[in-house]
Amino acid sequence: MHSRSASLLLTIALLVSATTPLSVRGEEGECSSRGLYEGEFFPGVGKIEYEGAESTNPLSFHYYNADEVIMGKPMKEWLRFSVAFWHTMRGDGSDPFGSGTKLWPWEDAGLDEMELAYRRMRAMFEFLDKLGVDYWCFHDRDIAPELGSLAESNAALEKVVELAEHLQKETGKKVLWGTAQLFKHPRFAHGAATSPNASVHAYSAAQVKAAMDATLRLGGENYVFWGGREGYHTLLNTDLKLELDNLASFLKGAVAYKNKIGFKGELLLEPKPQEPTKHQYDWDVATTMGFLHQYGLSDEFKLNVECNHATLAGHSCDHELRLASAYGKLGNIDANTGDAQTGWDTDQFLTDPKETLLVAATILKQGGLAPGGINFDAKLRRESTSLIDLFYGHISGMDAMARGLRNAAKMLEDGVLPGMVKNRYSTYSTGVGKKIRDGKVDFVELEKVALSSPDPIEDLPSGSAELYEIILGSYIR
Ligand SMILES: *[C@@H]1O[C@H](CO)[C@@H](O)[C@H](O)[C@H]1NC(C)=O
Ligand SMILES: [Mn+2]
Repeated sequence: MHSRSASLLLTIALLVSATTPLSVRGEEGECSSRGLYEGEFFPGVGKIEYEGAESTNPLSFHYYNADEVIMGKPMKEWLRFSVAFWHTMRGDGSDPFGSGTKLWPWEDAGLDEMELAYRRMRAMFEFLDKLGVDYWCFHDRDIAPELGSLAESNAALEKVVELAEHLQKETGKKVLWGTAQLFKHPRFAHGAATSPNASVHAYSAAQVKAAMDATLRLGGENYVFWGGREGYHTLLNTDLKLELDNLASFLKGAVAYKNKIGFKGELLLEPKPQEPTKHQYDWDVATTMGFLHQYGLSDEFKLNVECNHATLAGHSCDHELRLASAYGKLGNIDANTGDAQTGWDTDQFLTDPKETLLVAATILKQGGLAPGGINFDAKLRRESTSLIDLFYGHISGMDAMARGLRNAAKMLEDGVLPGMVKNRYSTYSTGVGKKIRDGKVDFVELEKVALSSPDPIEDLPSGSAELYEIILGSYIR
């Protein structure tokens, strides 16, 4: 039997066994009954519990123990996990070469678009509850359908947000961030804010305005801009300067609207070098910082760094996180990874213990990510077609980050590796080095120092990268 029919049988078996009715608490009019389902979407899965590293149960946490205190804070506060609605609820397994493979119980071709949207939202909250994750992230067009006109789409979004608000009140779950999907519809083929057609720029602004309203209403702690189509395929037809000016104008409009409606969350830009465009304007952390600085926007935005985008830009995730953090701009992490043998953004769950150690070290060193967090912008492989794989995927990602956090805390608390780095720069603590740091020395004085000292080559210490690797490796537990 091939896997698709096996998965179909499993899905049917799960559906048949779904007999426990979902209770309808807190009657608040019509909205509380939207999308009601005849049972659980994930029957047979209970709350995922911490069982420790020795457990052989794959539906348990081996490292993530939400309330365990690490370096003064519970793990859940350091990590602030979030599930991404688009991948987890809407990811159907399609890729550029093939159609969807997944048959999730909340998808039902017989239902109308709104009823489907409500059901997906209920499935999301059941998933969050069972997984023990407090936050979720959304795109406007993934939680609610695009209808015949902008006004109808806005009204649909409001109705779905009303249900989400109701479910949040029932469960205590929260929005980490919201965003607008300005890349899927053909109207955004030439860009959204950077479209050569001003009507598209206006449409994009209207969509962001509604998505910011929705994020505010749901108490979202951040709002993200990912400019998937804000770039070009050929410079021959592109006025690069005008497009950058228009992008800045758009972002200034978003800042003004944020202030107008009293949204207190952070605004975040999410760098990515390319895909779907050949060149995306917010290429990487350094490019995005330069853009923000150029347009006087650096006080208004922080960054959402995605690990898979970092590697597409030719950097390590560690590099992008460290640079963003060094600028005081690391606002959120999209925890995922690519594949060294696949050239595109595969959005896999990040499970490498060395990488999560490095990611966690930056989080610990900057004292946390709040109001940002760690969003699982990660999806199942196309051939992972069992419902339970959604749990395996998120558990693997949460556990890997928790393991990284434990290991990074041990590494920082021991102080061996940080001490070696500190020592490497010790000449800047006294004498001329201190003066350099304090900006109290000019080239004339530096020349005097150089002329009167031995040539540094006589006593230049080794970088000992290999020793650092051994020490880092000793913390991967
Ligand atoms: C711009 O878009 C509007 C709205 O779709 C359309 O009516 C107009 O013809 C377009 N203009 C150009 C120059 O592309
Ligand atoms: Mn990605």
